Amino acid sequence: TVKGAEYDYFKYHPMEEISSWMAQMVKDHPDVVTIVDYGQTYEKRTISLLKLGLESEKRKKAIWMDCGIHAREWIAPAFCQYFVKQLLESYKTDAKVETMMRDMDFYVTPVLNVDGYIYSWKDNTTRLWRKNRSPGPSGDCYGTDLNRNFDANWGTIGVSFNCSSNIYCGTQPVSEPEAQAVTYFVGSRKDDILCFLTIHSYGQLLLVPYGHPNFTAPNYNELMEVGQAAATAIWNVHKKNYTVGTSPDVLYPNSGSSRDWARMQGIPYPYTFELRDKGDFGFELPEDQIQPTCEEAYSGALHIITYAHDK
Ligand code: ING
Ligand code: ZN
Repeated sequence: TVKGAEYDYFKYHPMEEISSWMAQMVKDHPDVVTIVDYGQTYEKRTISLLKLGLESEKRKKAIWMDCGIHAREWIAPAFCQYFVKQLLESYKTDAKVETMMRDMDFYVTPVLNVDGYIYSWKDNTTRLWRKNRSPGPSGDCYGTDLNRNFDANWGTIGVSFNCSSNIYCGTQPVSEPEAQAVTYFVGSRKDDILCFLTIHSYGQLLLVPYGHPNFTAPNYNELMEVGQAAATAIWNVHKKNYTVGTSPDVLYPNSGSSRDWARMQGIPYPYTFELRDKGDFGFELPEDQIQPTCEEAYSGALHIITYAHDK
C-alpha cells in the first residue's frame, strides 16, 4: 500500500487503491479520521466514508459529501480524496478550518456506487457505465440510476421505467441498497447536517433544489446567492465558468435525486456539483485536469461550507 504522503492525487485510482488510501488516512491521522462502514452494495461490497473532525464539548454539526454515485464520473472520487487531503493539511495552520473541524464533522464518501465504479474500470466497453449493478425485474438488464432512486417525488419526471435506460429509477423509491445506505445514515443525522454536497461530472454547474419544476426550496434565494458566490470563488482559481441554478432552469427536470431528498429532510444547504468539463472530454477528463479541477472545486465547496458554518 501507498503511504498517504506518497499517494498521487492527480491520477485516477481503481477501487482497491482508494480503499487502502482510506485506511492510510486513518493510520496517518488517528485522532482526526475514522472510517465508518454504513452500507452494502448490491454485490455485497462495503460502502464506507471517512469521518473527519476534532473533539468538541459541544454537539457538533456536520457536512455531508458523496462522490462516485455515478460510476463513470471518475473526477468525483478524485475530488473527494483531494478534499480530505486539503482539510487534513490545512487545519493545523488555518485557524478557520480548525474552528470548522471543531464545530463540525465532515462525512466524506469517496465512492458511493462501488459496484459501478469497479465495473467502469473493467475494460474499454464498460468505461462509461453510470448506474449501479443490480439486475432489473426480469433479469435481462442491469443497473438503476441511484440519482433517480431517492424518495423525492420519485418516478414523476425526468426518469425512465425501462431498466435498460441510463435514467432508470428502479422499481420503487429507495429500492437500491446504495440509496438505502445514504437515506439511513443521513436521515438519522438530518438535524445536524448543514450541507449535503453531492459531486458529479460533467458540465461545470452548481445545482440547487428542486429538480421538479413544480416545487421551490424554502430558501431558494439564499441557495442561489450562496451558489453564485461559490461560482465566483471557483472562477477566481482558474477562470472556469460554473453556472448556478435548478436542473429544470439549467438543463432539464428530474426527480428522485439525493440532493432533493436532502432538502426535503430539512437539510438547509444541498448542492449538486457538476465538475469539469463542458463536454470536450466529458467523463474521460484527462488526468492533467484533475489538479486544477480539484483546486477550483475545493474553493467553491469551502465557500458553501464556511457560509453554512458561520450563519
Ligand atoms: N448529472 C446529474 C444527474 O443525475 C442533473 C444531475 C440532473 C443534471 C438533471 C442536470 C439535469 O443526471 C449527472 N451528470 O449525473
Ligand atoms: Zn452524475
